[in-house]
Amino acid sequence: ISLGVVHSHALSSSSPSSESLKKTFIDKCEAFIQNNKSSSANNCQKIWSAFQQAFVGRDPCNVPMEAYDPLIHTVIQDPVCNRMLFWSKTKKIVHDFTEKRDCFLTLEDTLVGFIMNGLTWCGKEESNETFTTGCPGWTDCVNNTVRSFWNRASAAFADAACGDVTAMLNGSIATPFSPTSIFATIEVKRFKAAKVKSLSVVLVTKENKGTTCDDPSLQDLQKEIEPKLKYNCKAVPESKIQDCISHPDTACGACW
Ligand code: N1C
Repeated sequence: ISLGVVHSHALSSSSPSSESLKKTFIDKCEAFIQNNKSSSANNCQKIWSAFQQAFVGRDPCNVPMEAYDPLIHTVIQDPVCNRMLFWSKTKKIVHDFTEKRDCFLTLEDTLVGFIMNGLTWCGKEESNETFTTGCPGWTDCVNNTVRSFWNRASAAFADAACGDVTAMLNGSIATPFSPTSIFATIEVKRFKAAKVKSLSVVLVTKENKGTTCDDPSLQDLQKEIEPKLKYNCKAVPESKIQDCISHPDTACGACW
């Protein structure tokens, strides 16, 4: 069966700050399309234009997520039901996992997520330039160029969710369902019972220590989703996921 999307993590994801953002963007865009034939209807130059208009000439602390609407509307992306993987505070293990197998797809396996993953960018008032250094950090201001992009791209990814969705959360931290995360503030709110059948939480723990599925923050998560949407949670030791990463032939269903 064709998934329609091929993992492209192996491709270059370097972000030389001296090189122009445009070149990095177009190169990654074209590399993704090469590896994912289902996205061949996309035009990287057009996507770049839609992208840069979101922030060029603007105060980098005053870019609302809506600024990226034209970008999101320009990209042609097939939804992939039952295989969408959301995450919060588990970026490394999630991508080590998805890199090895095709059963789950994260936002970084879609065209815009792949292009922007690991990059920093911003504009400046009264300037036509794009910058890759000296940009505000994630928490320096709410509406910063980069954060608003991830908010908007995450919203689109969650809007496309269908069937059974999975979320990998971090059981080694005090609040696995962090109320300030993109997962909590954007994604969960957009799961619609008309399209999404169930939400399965995989709580990644350090050897049965730390938080359990009874954690109050996970109770909050359960309360937040629409009642018609089925919810389940399973605590899975990190070592079990690591085993699955080192043995890519293990069936995905056997990983947790
Ligand atoms: O705030 P988070 O986690 O809950 O965001 C994760 C959530 C995922 O489900 C993704 O769909 O939101 C999406 N997402 C990304 O795909 C992504 N790629 C890289 C959100 N943030 C993303 N980043 C970077 O990770 C981003 O630049 C910021 O620094 C972190 C946020 O991750 P988090 O707090 O662990």
